[in-house]
Amino acid sequence: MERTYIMVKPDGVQRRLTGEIIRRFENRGLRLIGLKMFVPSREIAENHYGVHREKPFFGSLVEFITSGPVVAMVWEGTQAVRAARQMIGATNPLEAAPGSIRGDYAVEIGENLVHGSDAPETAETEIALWFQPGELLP
Ligand code: IDP
Ligand code: MG
Repeated sequence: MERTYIMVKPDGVQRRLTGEIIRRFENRGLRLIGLKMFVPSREIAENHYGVHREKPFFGSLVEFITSGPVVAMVWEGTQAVRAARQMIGATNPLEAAPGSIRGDYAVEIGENLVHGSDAPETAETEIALWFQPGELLP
């Protein structure tokens, strides 16, 4: 069993796509073991996207992710990281396959609706950043 950190970004919440996104993960057979909604602090956003600190889009990325509520989730299942990335689609929605979340609902790289961890190690780091252990189902 593997866990992954999934987050509906502010654009996804604002566009009322939270339910659709959750439905897709449930249908795929993953298990929801943690969920909360809040406006992220600048501190947690900068930490989460720390790997992109030197990129030209880092400032606008942090601004965007702190601009409204996000839905932070942990999903569990067989190769959950890989399964979720497949369902989310490529970073640039114009390159994301139709049938993926980004491929079905987005066109802007800066407003691509959902985050998913890119590796099991990253997932554990992100889960520890966004959740207390007691907030997750055993
Ligand atoms: P990912 O979300 O598919 O893992 P990353 O490369 O980790 O993609 O980038 C994190 C987020 O930063 C992306 O989801 C996207 O919102 C934003 N981003 C990535 N590349 C660009 C870019 O070239 N311009 C603007 N925003 C970008
Ligand atoms: Mg990433």
